[in-house]
Amino acid sequence: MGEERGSGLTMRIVDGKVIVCSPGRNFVTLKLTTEDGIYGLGDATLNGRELAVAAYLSEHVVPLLIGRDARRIEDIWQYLYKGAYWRRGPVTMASIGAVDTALWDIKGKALNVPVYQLLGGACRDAVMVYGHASGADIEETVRAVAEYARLGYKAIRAQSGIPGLGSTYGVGHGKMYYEPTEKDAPTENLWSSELYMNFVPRLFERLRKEFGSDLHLLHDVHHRLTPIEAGRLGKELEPYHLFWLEDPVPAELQESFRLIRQHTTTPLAVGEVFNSIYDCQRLIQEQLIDYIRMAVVHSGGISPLRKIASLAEMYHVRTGAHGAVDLSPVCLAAGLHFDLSVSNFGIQEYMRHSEETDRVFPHSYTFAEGMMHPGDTPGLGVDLDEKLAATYAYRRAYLPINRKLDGTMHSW
Ligand code: EZ4
Ligand code: CO
Repeated sequence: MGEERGSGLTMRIVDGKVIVCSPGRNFVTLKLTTEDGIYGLGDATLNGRELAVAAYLSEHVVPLLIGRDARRIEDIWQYLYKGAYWRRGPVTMASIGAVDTALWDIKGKALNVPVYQLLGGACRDAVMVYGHASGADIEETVRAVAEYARLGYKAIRAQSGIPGLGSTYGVGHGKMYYEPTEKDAPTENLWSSELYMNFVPRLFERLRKEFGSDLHLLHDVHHRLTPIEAGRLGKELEPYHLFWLEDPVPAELQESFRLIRQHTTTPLAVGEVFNSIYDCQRLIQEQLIDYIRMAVVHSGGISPLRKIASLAEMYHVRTGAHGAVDLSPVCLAAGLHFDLSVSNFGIQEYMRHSEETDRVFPHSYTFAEGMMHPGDTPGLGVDLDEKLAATYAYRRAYLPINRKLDGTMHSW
């Protein structure tokens, strides 16, 4: 197991530690250490279901890693994916994703290069990111977009509260830091697709009037429409040429995107809840989407995400990785190395982490003029201050529930 012929060297994994902390919000991090004292980090955060992944790792995965050669990244990935018997699923794939990420971090540190150099080197100087502007109403959202534009963002996602609905998921009320979960028990939001569809084109009409045609504008539907509704919304948004319309429908049924595609040229993005290439293979091969949004942690790591990007490259689909606050700085860094190195990169989501989070995860990635760069520190360029992390205890938190006005459960 793990001895390489010829080299006579090994780099055995001697320790695997699962660190759960909550600097402002919950994060699960895997720390793998090798016999020569090098360690690597991997994000294993599954928002609202964190401890399931922590237990999967500490109870079932870490014992399998001890003594294994950390240099064999692909073989270890295959061993954990095929060896589990129970393939795929968000808990399994976030766990495998953490191992894969930590091993790339270790390899970069061992070879003294940033991870993107191991992935073929930079395809671009820096990575375009988009920020989250939102407000309770159109006016507040316009002000939030203006604030992001002032900070240099070239691409901005705009979400607004909807007149007639009390609270709406994805709306952070004009704050620069937005947290999607609620502590202890989930909030329940009320939803009306009719009110929403009537409102959103007015929001973007206003934003284009205010900001002109050059700023990239994005919008997230959070899986809340049916395909024909999404077709209508996409068509009505065409005059405002969005960069993308995200998660228009729940995507378990990949062929539902055919119907949306028949009706609109608004570019479509999906994938933040996917966890394997089989979740998006039809979407990509039939060219039903424009951007695949899978992130390193939930797709099973840097290794499988690169394969997904290669498939997408053949079909004119670009990457647009999920990067909300629940993806830790370790995942963001891994994502930036990936983004820099794949030729069909499109955009990277960047929701700023809180100052508490940033202090617990010191990092070398930087933001300037709407672009990010992972930095040139060997490995991923992110650390974890374990002492400080230990002062932020885990507290159960949930993503909200969405119900229609008559009480029926709706999608997010
Ligand atoms: O709902 O990260 O595009 N970003 C989003 C996020 C996700 C959360 C889920 O954990 O849709 O706000
Ligand atoms: Co989203």
